[in-house]
Amino acid sequence: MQTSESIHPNKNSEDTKLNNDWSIGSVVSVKHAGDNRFLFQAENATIMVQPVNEDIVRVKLLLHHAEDFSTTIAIEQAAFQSVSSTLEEHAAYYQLLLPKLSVVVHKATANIDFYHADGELIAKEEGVYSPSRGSYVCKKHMDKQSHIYGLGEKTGFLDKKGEKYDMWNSDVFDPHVPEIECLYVSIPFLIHFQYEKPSYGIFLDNAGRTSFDMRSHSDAYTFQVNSGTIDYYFIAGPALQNVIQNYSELTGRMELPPAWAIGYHQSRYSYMNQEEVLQLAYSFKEKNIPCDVIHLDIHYMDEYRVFTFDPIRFPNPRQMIDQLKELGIRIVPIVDPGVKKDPEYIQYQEGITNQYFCRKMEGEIFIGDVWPGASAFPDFTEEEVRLWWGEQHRYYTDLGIAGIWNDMNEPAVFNTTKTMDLDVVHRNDGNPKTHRELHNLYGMLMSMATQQGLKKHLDGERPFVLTRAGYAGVQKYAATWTGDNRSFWEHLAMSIPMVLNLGLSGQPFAGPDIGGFAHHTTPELLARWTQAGVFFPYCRNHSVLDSIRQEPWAFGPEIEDICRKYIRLRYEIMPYLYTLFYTAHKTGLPIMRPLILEYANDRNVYNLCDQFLVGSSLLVAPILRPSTETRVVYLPEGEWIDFWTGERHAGGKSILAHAPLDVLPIYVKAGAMIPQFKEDAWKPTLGQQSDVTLVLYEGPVGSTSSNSWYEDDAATYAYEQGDYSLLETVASFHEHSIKLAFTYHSKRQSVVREQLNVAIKQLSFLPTQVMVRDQEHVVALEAAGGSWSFDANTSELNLHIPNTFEMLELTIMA
Ligand code: MIG
Repeated sequence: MQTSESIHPNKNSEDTKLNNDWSIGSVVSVKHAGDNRFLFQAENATIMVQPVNEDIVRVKLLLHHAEDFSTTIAIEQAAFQSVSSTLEEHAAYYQLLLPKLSVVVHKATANIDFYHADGELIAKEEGVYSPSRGSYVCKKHMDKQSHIYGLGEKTGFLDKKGEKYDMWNSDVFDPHVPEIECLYVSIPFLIHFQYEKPSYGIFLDNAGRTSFDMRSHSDAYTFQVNSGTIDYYFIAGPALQNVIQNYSELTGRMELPPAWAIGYHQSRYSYMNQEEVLQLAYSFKEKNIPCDVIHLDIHYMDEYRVFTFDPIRFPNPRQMIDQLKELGIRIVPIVDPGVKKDPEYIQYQEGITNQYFCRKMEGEIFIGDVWPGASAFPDFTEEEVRLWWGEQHRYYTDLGIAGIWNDMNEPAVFNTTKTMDLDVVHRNDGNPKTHRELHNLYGMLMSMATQQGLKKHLDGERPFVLTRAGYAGVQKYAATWTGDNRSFWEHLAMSIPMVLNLGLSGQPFAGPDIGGFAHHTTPELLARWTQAGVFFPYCRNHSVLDSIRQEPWAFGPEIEDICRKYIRLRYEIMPYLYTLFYTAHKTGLPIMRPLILEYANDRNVYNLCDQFLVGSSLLVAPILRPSTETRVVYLPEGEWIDFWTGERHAGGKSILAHAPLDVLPIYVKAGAMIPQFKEDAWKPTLGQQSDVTLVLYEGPVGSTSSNSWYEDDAATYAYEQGDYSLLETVASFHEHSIKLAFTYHSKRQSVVREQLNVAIKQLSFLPTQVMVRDQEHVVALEAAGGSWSFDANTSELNLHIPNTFEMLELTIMA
């Protein structure tokens, strides 16, 4: 007998095909709505074009002509400014003229092209269509001259052309393999670099599953949404730096971290008890290896209940933390989102009573299995829940803890989908949406809650949050580590492009587990990984349960010496690193940079990612294979100085570097000035008046270079009130003389350094006089209260300059 089910319309193939033919249709009218929104009404949908500021234009596909203009929480609403605009109608297209850009909307196809105001084409669209019900694709032109960067945390090489990725925060067992399409962090931000043409970015603001395909079409890339709608921001360059700066204005920039957060971190899954932790800390001190942080993994908790300590393993956390404090070492405990389902546990009780946990539309609470067993998950999309979660952190801050490690916050759940049920409905501050639509936001919102809570309790002290999951804008709240890599040489190599692209995607503060997390490291791998790792913005050694130990001394004195040498080197250049953190905070530019960012016209560097820059002055070329003592290093244009030997190399070519196990090839750009700590303390510390020397590397005759040095207390928010020093130094190099012009753009009032130390290594001439000009008068440095000395053996010149000026000119003469 035929039932009505047997004639269900889905059984009719003609009917299901319909959707594949969906397109926007042609534009029939345009309406200028409030807030500078231009609504281009097409046959099957409306496209909203909204200038955000002079460099950014938002495009949103409004389906069913529904006028939902909302953004995700990732967008900084302050980025929206008023922009003057004129709309012109032509026979075949509309043209929206903005101060720096123009947007062309074709009437027949509704395709949108972006031009520079002077008429140069920047981005050409090839269509918006729907491949299947509920998903929409936008296709844009690329060609032979195109290279694709960004896209957040992905495996593979630097250039993403030829790849295809999904954005869906995932905890996977074998994550760092070339074919993996999604990892823990999703940043749907693509940078299209075009040789000799302007670069631009596309930020697709959709927190559900999205896909970026740079593979399937030879002359186009596509981005696709699988829930919600296409809502993207076209971000103009023209240089890569401009794209990144503009993107970071849209999604926010990192705060300055406390000094200790950019020191060396030691972790293990898990340091099992109080004695082990203290022993570890004393070992660092005894062995003269600086360390700022020890992480506590899940075993510190009482049956994995967050906001508890295990009473047997850690009977007296306060005492332990106080003892560590005397050493200057901090604790960062792990906090996962799952709250143990336990009616006698306060956080579970409060979450239930106040309806803080994620639930289905029908009212049932989503319970998932994680470490504590059955657990509930706070709905971080609600501000009230974030406040509550933040409040719970008083438990940690009362113990003297200022840093938290967020793990499993994709969220990871031990079930077949590996995450929360997609039909959970997040309350989302009055704009309810399913987990399917908001999945990628969960982890970031947890870190946001954590950071804001810590800030509240820390009374002006800067917190530190480390997160595994994140979305665009995560940089505002937390640093990220790249999750469960393995002790493979391949993963050491892969960590470079991964962290470089995170940096290009707005997240400057990132790094891998040094030594590798899973599997077993080897002495040689630990040495090479530590050498490279100390130059990553985030620097933590971490390893899994039951793996071979990988603390810096785990393999005897030779490897220990190498680890010590490089961890100490990180601390020596801390003033330089910190200046780069300041740059990232101010501009969004990454700390660790691919060469393409600085040498965009050099065809050799488009996919170069086995070496990298730290800022623009240091080039680091790690050894990435076992039993290898030489490697090719590409030096871009300019002159480069071997950090260890002082040997000078002309750039624009490759050289062969000799690198026995204790040598990491490092090159300094000639003309650079690297502020460094010059003292032997176990752990020189930012903000504490440690002795800093500005080390200048002489540039080629006729060249000029500009460098800066940023300094503040590295502990509080006093910098926001202007309590910081920013010194700019312009150096010009001549035959037998060097001129240095110092300018303080801001000078700390609270603490005053009495003198400025400058060192010039391997000066090319014999100095006879050093003159200073303070406003009108030119006098010898000695007469101005300073001094200088020259070591004829090393050719090093040392200058001590009274630090009483705002502006000063100094000349070193033969
Ligand atoms: O693997 O908390 O990525 O760093 O040590 C299970 C235990 C859960 C995953 C993290 C890892 C951490 C581990 N966690």
